[in-house]
Amino acid sequence: MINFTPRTLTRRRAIQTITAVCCCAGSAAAARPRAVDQITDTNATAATDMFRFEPNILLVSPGEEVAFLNSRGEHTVHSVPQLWPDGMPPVGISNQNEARVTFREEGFYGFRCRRHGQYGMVMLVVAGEAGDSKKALAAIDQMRARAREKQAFADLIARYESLRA
Ligand SMILES: [Cu+2]
Repeated sequence: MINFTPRTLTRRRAIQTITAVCCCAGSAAAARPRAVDQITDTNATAATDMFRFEPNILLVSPGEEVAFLNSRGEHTVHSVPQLWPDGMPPVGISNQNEARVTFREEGFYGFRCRRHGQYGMVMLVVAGEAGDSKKALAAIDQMRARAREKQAFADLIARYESLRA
């Protein structure tokens, strides 16, 4: 005869609870992922706001999937090699209403629009503990890009630091 001690029961209950949590997490993951839109705003007063990602900074959990919307016409979503975790394949999205990217590795993920990156149309995804912001800023400094684009990335790193503080 099996003797259920209180300890065993507690453990069984704990396992059931964990299973329930896993089920909830599963259905949440199956729900619509968070989205990043690409905007052309001809009413924008600042030149840098005319073409933009919205939001332009997103904090995600490692393994989270994000939907990129409206990579149409002149807008694209391209990964920035200097601001990209090792081992993650590059991303290039164009002419798609929606494309999804899964952020498996922790770290900083820089994106730019090929057409408007030079005007500051860039965005930053940070997965988990990103690591060293100073290193990221040094990498941005090495980018072969216009000053406005570099500044836009540096501003996003600063925003990330203030969000984390
Ligand atoms: Cu664009």
